[in-house]
Amino acid sequence: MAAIVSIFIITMLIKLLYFNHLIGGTISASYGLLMSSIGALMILICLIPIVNKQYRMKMLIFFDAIITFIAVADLLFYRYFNDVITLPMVAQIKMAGSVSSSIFNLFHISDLLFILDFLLLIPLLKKIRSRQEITKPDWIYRTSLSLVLLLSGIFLSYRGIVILEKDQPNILTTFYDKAYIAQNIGLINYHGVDAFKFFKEGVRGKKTLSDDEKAKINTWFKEKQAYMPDKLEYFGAAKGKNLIAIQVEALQEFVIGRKINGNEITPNLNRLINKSIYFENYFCETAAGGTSDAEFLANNSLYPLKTGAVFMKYPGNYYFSLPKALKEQGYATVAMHAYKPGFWNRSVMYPNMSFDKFFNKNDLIPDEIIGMGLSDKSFFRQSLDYLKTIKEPYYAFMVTLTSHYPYDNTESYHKALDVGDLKGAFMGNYLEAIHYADESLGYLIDRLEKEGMMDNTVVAVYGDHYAVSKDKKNELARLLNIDDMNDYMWVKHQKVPLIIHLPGDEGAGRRSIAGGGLDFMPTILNIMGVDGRAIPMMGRDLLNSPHGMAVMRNGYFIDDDYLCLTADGAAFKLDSGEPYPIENLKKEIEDMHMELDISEKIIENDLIEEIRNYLLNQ
Ligand code: GP9
Ligand code: MN
Repeated sequence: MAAIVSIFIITMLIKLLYFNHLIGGTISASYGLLMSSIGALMILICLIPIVNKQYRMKMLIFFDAIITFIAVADLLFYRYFNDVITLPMVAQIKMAGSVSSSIFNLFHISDLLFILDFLLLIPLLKKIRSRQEITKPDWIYRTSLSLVLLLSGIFLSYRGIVILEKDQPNILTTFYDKAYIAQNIGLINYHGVDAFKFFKEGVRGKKTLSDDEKAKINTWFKEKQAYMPDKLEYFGAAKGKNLIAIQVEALQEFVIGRKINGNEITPNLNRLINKSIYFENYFCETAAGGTSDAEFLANNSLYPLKTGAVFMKYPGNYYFSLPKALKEQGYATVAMHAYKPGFWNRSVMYPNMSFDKFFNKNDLIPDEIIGMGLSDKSFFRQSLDYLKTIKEPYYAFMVTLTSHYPYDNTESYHKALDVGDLKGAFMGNYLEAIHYADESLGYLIDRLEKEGMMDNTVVAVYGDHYAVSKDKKNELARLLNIDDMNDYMWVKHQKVPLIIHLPGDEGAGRRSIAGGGLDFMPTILNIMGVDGRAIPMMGRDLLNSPHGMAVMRNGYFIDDDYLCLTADGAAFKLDSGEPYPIENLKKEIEDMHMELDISEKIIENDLIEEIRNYLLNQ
């Protein structure tokens, strides 16, 4: 029996490692992968020694068939999306459709290797079995073998997982790079972790929401429209123009207009702000989905989820996104980002959000690598070259990469920013990184201007999320000369800039209305002259709304006058920081909770299409 078990483990291991190779992993790169894969196989077959002899072979063949089926399905999916499957994707089966329609193109003749073992292994195992008929191991031996398999299996799998978590903290909680997880803990453990998360986090396709609750949500959207004035400022100011939206990695507001050691940190953005509409009280509203949450907020005007990332958990929902709205106006839509396409599930989510094309790492020449990948400057150069070849008008959504945490590639930037004493410190490194991002943006804007594209294009720039984590709050306090970085001060500084440049510098000036990522889409749609009244957006058009409010996923919020740390029972006047009785904000707190709840229900129950139909019929 030990021989049968060993042969099975070795054969399956070869199969799993071959799969790993095909999805871009390397065996040598990960000692965790080997341990984890062997461990998973041991767990899988731990019952073999104790089941009745006549079932053993059948069980092994069954396991082999399952592993083969999953490996081939994942492989085809990988070839289509550059990523591996998750259960939320299976539950929202729509995506499988796109893969199955091109299944013949995705299948390579060499994939038949996956079934080779059925031809070789089965006769071999049968032979060994018949030879073993004579010896009948007793139940103590069988139970011990079973236990050894189970316990060593758990130990090895766990070791592999621990190695991965050490190497990439949080990767298993957010699942931001699924292919990387599979490459490092093996296919079986990857699906095991995915299944565990799926059931634990309760993503089980559509939930049933009562008609009453649905009606409440519909009414909320209908009433929201009533707040908007009849005559909309800037409506259609850039109708028919191209739109380039640039989401800048870790660009926080406190660097704007600031000098360090006498040098401007963001000279190019400062110059752009002087001729643009600038929202100076625009807050970061992202949650566990990081960059992907910022992309989701801006392009869908819905809140991020309470737990996990929408991009990972609900990639198959129907979304009436910004690219979809513009596509209906005849726009070409392209999302551009220089990292691996499968990261944050973008290769699945972007097409579902109506981006015609995802211009990614595989389309770009890696001629200058800084940190995580292609430098922003090269990314902008190649992206712009590409944009000049596509049909106008277009919506290009660009997501930058170079200024990503931990900001320590200071040797690679072109023109170093002299940060004085901060050289080498976390904050100094961040300022250098953001100065580089600014320089790259300067290059893009110069080219747009020189090549006459600025008159025909709306350029919107915003930061994706915070750059400084709370454990570094003292470094931020020092930079900003804040004596006491208390919670009010901390939250007040969680701003990202939003700059919208219109052709002819129309509307240039600062706007102080409070807002956040959620407000991007309605504000832009108004400028592009798209009637958004029947689009289920939760944000506000910041150029027309009488008041603003930014809500963080934990329930903290900032409106035009107050900052409320809801869960801590504290509120402050926004300008002075003077404490303010939280009871006076009862209505705002209720509204805020309701908004978060509505957004969560919409996403969990895939309600956008239904609400849209309701709004269209009003
Ligand atoms: C990589 C990138 C990083 O593609 O967008 O995401 P983040 O770690 O900032 O969430
Ligand atoms: Mn980011």
